[in-house]
Amino acid sequence: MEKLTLDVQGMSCSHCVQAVTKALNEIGVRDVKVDLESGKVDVQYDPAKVTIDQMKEAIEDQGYDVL
Ligand SMILES: [Cu+2]
Repeated sequence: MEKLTLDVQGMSCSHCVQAVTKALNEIGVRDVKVDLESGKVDVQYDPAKVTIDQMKEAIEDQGYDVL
């Protein structure tokens, strides 16, 4: 498992946290930890199964920007 912190912009409430968490879970990312204040999203993922681009895309599909 690899660890990564994504910088996500546009999250403003617990609904946003849910949306991002769910989107990542759906592509097989576990242990998603969202810090709403900073917009930091800590994830653990299997690089053989999911790429960083896929994670970014999943978050962007929910309407948030990934730096
Ligand atoms: Cu929200």
